[in-house]
Amino acid sequence: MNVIDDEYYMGLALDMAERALGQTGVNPVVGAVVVKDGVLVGLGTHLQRGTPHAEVHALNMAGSNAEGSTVYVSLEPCSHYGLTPPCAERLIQEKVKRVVVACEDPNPQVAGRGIAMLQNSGIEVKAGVLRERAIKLNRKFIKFISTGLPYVTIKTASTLDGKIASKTGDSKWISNEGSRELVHTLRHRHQAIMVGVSTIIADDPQLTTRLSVPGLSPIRLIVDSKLRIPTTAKVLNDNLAKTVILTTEQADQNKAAYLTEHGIQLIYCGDNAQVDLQLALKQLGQQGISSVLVEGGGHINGSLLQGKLVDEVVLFFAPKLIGGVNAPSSFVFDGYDLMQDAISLREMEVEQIGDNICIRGIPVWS
Ligand code: AOF
Ligand code: ZN
Repeated sequence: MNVIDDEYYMGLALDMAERALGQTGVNPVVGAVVVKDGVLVGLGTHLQRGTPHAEVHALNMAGSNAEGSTVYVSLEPCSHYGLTPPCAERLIQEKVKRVVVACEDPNPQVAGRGIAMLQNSGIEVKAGVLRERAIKLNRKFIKFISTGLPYVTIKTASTLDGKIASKTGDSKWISNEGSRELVHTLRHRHQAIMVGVSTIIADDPQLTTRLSVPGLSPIRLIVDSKLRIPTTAKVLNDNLAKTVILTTEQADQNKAAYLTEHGIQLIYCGDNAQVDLQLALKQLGQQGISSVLVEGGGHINGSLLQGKLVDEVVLFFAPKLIGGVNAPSSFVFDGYDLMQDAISLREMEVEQIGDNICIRGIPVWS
């Protein structure tokens, strides 16, 4: 049984926000709860960019009960005119008594001003209730709004000896169905999915979100420095989601023209033999992509790691050992001489899914 206190109501605001993960684009997920004299009178969630913020939905539901109420919001109420008016102003107009906030809004246009506006109007503000959970929930938004770069999650599915295919290239299936459902949930929650052209050549995947209920498919990003992608590839022809190719100035111009004519966007990322992944992420950020799920292969995963461009790894392991000196591995890069230089992960989470194991962690970039 839960004790009824500030955390109890904030937990509800966070639960609602969590369910909207994946559908707010570059915006954060936010939940709001209005409580008057011990009664829940308003609930709201920010659903999509350009639609009302969480507080507005919750206050609309509360109606005249908003006056004298306590409002729980999982993110500091905004103080600026964006696509919608400032929530702090609305809370003041409604004469709420107290506002409880989980975490401050790192958006430079807000950054403490929302809380200050409320306090200056005599509203009691308590900040930091379930702060850690709120920060974790909006880690993609926080990275994007403070750096302009998308949040990068690498997902791998490998044998226990770290192989993503056998020496002959066979990879169907390594992980179990439960793991694959989680992967599709990850796809729903990212704005874009990234693979190398070798994956397209080897597997011709759809890279869409397929769950037991409808999900959101991410934009498909193909890293293809020489434009080797077959014109028959599903991602170029199925119209199931947008496809963007990340390439270089060295790519064949005739192929580039063909792809452009067929509605495929090309983004040029340097004139080296390989796509400059740092430049790629910068340009994706500029185009409003705030999160990228990387599904390999090993060379892209390795290059991203070496470039310190990774924010999170989600590693699925199946209880198999396949061996093969040249069988593809999840992370291919030069590596480090000493164990003390190895990339370590913090905030490790381990989950068992049937006979598979999912390990999540945040790489430490010192
Ligand atoms: C809130 N409550 O529910 C959300 C907030 O373009 P707009 O008008 O949607 O504003 C987006 C910014 O507002 C976003 O970057 C973040 O700082 C804040 N989001 N704030 O008070 C909400 N979604
Ligand atoms: Zn707002």
